[in-house]
Amino acid sequence: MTEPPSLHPEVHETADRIAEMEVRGAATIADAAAAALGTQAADSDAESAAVFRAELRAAARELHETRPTAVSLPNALRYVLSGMEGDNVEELRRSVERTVARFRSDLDEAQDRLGRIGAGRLSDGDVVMTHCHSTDAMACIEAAVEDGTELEAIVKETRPRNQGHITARQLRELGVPVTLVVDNAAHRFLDDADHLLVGADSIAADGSVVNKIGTAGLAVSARDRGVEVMVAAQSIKLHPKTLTGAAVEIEQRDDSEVIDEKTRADIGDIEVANPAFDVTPPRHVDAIVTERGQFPPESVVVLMRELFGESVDEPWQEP
Ligand code: RI2
Repeated sequence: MTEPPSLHPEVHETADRIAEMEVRGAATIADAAAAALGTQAADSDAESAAVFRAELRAAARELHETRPTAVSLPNALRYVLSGMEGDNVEELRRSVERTVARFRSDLDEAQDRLGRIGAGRLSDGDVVMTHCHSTDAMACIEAAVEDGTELEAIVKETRPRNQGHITARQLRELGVPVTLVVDNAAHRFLDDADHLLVGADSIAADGSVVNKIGTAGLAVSARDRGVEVMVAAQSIKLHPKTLTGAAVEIEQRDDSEVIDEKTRADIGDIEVANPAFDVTPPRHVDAIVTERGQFPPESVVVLMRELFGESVDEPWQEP
């Protein structure tokens, strides 16, 4: 019997941290997964090219299985594995290290570029409502603040995991005045907002935006009130499989994020549902801001075809 590929502990640790959401946010997950593949390659003691390749595929499979919705994760793994080339271990190792370094620096650069484009939509005195915590959305606010644009923010706490607290803290570090509100207050506070600014975990070929649960209803309310809906999403959030009709899988997380055991027992026999994401149809979105410019949601498919073609291969599967 052949031995299972030997994986670096950092691969297991990174996979656990992504699954537990200690590492979270679509771009950050992609970056961490690429870094883990880099470590696997750097420290591998594989004695043949075939074993090295099998290790990288196994590492990518473990990382891939952590969370299903953010397409940045499979996009990152595909990018790194498709850059793996060479006839011996040293050539393969160097190619993976090079590809990982390029991927990570492109990711940073894309976010900076996207931020500057998004900042162009924000004007002095604007009030921005946020949902969850998105590094792409934050990049737009950060670039605007750097330009001297005065903004205020209404930050939704974003149950069940309260990622709004991260957004609130980072906005205060930028000097942006913050009003923190419970999720149920969003409709009321949209009266005071000029923009709804959110990130994305995946964007489908028809321009639908998959993002933190609550985004869809919020976007409907925002459009109803004439508040602009802006989605900040690097092109790594484009979901190539949706070009061929696949649906984006919505992650269902543990009941314990919604209710603790004692309260649940006090209530009695109930079902608990905890979908982490929802789908906002393109008609409720004004613009998707990427590092390649801003797009009306219906035309994002053009960028998707340019970047991915029809390629939806999964190089982490065994050949
Ligand atoms: P960036 C997050 O998901 C949020 O839904 C956020 O909008 C999205 O990832 C994108 O984040 P989670 O990991 O890539 O908190 O813009 O479940 O940082």
